[in-house]
Amino acid sequence: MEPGPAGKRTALIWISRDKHLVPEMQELCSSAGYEIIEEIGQGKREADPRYYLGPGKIEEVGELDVDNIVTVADLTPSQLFNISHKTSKKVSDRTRVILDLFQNRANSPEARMQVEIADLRYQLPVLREYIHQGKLSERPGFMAGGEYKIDYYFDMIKKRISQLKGKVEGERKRRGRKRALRRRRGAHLVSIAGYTNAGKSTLLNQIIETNREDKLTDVGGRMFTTISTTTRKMKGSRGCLVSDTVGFIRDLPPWLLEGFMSTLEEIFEADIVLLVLDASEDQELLKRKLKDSLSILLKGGTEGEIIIVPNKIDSMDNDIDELRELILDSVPDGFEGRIGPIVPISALEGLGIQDIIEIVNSTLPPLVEIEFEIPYENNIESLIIDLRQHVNDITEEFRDGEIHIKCSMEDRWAGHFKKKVESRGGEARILDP
Ligand SMILES: Nc1nc2c(ncn2[C@@H]2O[C@H](COP(=O)(O)OP(=O)(O)OP(=O)(O)O)[C@@H](O)[C@H]2O)c(=O)[nH]1
Ligand SMILES: [Mg+2]
Repeated sequence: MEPGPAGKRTALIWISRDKHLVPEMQELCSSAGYEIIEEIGQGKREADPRYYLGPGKIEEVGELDVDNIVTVADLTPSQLFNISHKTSKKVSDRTRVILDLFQNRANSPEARMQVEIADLRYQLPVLREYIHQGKLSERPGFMAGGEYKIDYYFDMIKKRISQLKGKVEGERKRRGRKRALRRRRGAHLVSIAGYTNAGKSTLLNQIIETNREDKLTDVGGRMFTTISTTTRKMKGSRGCLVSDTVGFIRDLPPWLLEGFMSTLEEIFEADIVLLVLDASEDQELLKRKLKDSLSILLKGGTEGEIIIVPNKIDSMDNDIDELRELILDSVPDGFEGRIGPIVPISALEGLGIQDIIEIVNSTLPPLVEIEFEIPYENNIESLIIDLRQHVNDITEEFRDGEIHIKCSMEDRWAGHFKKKVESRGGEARILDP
């Protein structure tokens, strides 16, 4: 169950300038546990600097029987203060709702720290405004203790932010080291990227090796079901590790994005990126999300090959050829060379999953056959153990004080182990393909 806000009854408000944000905000609200029971739009091009809606309209909203007022756009701290002061209700803007959502979903220590940083950074200017306004209206008892206490409080928040940032940075480095280690051990890193709710976790669950004790990654028809990275072994594919990542969303405030960019490193540094799209969505939305996703990938310095994976083909209106054309038309100039094949799938129904596995396999370096004869002597075990981690098939035999190994491995590893074995007085022969 979602914790959500204390009281759930919500009025969603907007002005005509922001009307296009309404459908997404409805989804965000329902994912974060707000129950919209009233929707009020006002025909205005410009937001009122004090109340977002006009003062008369906001008074009407204040009389509604709701616990929360949610605006589809972001507010300034003074708008937040003024609306809640005038209506005596809890006021949340778009970023607040996204933060509530992240708070509900943060299930790893790193995600919890990142959410706390984002939350504190959101609260600082708002608190400053409340204190400023509180002093102006000289409410007795408000922040009793005066300047000193306020400064102390702000200092505490800032210290907490920098302490958390240090810890998150440590965690980021730890993840980087882990990635580097996996790579040194010969793993190929595959990342699943895309907008929230596109079906990334459903795809992950379809392409990983599972045994009965494994817990599959949570899937949900809500936004931001996954907000931390999970890495697992891919099935039917030698040495591939696949990671699920936090979903993209448009117009995330830069300071919020900054925190979550570090969890996106998994994508930027992957050998292969599976960019998942929701093909059941409206065409215009699909195109825009594709362009935005590619620009995030570019900004992050993605090095790997990008494979576009339109998902949910079981419930789309287009046929597959139209879909391909639509996607190819939307790829911005300069990106064509970076895009691998387009692989339409239905992660829910298991359609096209084998295609993904085959395409990932086809991007892997080819294998060569190699034979080793290694004299058995002290400390040879660690070399053998290392070697076994880099092979595809292997047969081993112990004969005349030597270990005879026949195996297939990638070219680069064949060269590496040939040298190692020869330096230990052994022999290595790469067989003709
Ligand atoms: N019809 C249909 N629904 C799908 C398909 N794949 C996923 N879904 C549904 O789409 C919703 C979102 O799926 P998730 O796998 O949680 O999406 P996600 O990209 O991981 O979302 P976040 O973790 O929130 O970023 C769920 O209700 C899934 O059941 C599909 O191929 N077809
Ligand atoms: Mg997910």
